[in-house]
Amino acid sequence: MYYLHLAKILDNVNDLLNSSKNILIIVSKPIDPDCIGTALSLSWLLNKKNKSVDIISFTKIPPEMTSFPGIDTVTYTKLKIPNFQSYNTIILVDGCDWTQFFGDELEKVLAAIDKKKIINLDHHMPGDILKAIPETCLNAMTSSTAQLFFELFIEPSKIKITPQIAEYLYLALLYDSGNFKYELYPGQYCFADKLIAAGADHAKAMDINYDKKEIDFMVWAVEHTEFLPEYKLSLLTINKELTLELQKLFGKNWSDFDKFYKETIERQIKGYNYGIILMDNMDGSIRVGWRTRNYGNTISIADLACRSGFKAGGHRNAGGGKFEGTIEDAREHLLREFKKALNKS
Ligand SMILES: [Mn+2]
Repeated sequence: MYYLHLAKILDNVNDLLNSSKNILIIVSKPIDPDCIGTALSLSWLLNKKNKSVDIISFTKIPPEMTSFPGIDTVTYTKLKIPNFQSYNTIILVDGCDWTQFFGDELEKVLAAIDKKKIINLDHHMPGDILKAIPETCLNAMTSSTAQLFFELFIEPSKIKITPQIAEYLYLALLYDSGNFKYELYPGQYCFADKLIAAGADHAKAMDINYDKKEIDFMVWAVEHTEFLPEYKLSLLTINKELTLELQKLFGKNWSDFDKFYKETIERQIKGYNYGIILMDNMDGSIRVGWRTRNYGNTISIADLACRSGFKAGGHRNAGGGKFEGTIEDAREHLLREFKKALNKS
C-alpha cells in the first residue's frame, strides 16, 4: 500500500480529530476544485461524527470557482483573523507551504496558533509545513488531496458517501488530473470508478465552458510567447509594462484567465517539452509557473528554478515559485541553468 509510511501519522491525526469538538478547515491558495471539494467532503464527514466545522479561506474566491457547488459555506476571512483558540484542531487542505494558507498575514497568524493542533492533508512535494509539523502532516504523492482524503478517511470510516460528496471529489479529481491527462498515480482510476458508483455524474462534471476572457488572454499570450527550440521551451515573460497592459485588458485579476493558455500551449506543442510563465509581481519579486511534458526524459524545472535562485515547489511537472530581483535577472538565471541541465541530460 502506498500509504504505509503514513500509518503512525494517520494515528496521530485520528487521535487529534477524535478528541476535537470544534474544527477549522483552511483551504489553500490557489483556490481550486481540489482544495474546495476536499474541504467540503471533509467537513461533511466530520459533521457525521458530530464535530462542529468551519471552512475558511485567506484568499478571495476567484470568479471561476464561485459556481462550484457548496462554495457558499467557505468564508473569505480577509478582514478578520479568526479566533483560533476556539478550535481544537485546524486542518490545512491541499498545500505544502504556510504561505499557501496564510498569505500576507503569515507571521501574525502563525504566532496566534498552537502548531500542535494543526493537521495538513496534501499531495504536493513536501514544503515547510512538513518540516514544522512532521507528526501530523499527511503528505503522499497521489492524484489529488481528494484521493488521499477518500482513501485514508472515507473508506476506513465505512460511511457511504452521498452523490453530492461524490460530485465534490470527482470535480477535484478531474481538475487535478487535467481530466486524466496528467501524471497517473496508483489507485486513480479505482477512485474515479468508486465516485461514479456513488453517484458522481461524469457528463455533468465534464460540462465545463471556458470564460470568453480565457480565449482573449490566450490570443494575447500566444502573441507574446517566445518559442525557444534550443531549450524545447515556450516562455511567456510578463514584465511590468505588460502587466499594466494585462490589467487594462482583463482587470487586476488577469491571471485568473490563464488556464486555457496553460492547458493548450504549455508542454503541448511538438518539440516544446517545457512551458514557463515569468511574471513581475510589481513588488520587487518575480513569479514563475511551469509545466513539463509528462512523457519521456525531461529535466526537473523545480530543481532548476531552485538553482536559479527561486524558491520553488508544487509538483515536478507543474509548479511555481518566486524570485527576489528583476525579471531580466530571473530570466537570465533560468535560461543559464536550463542550458547547463540540457547539456548534462
Ligand atoms: Mn491538489
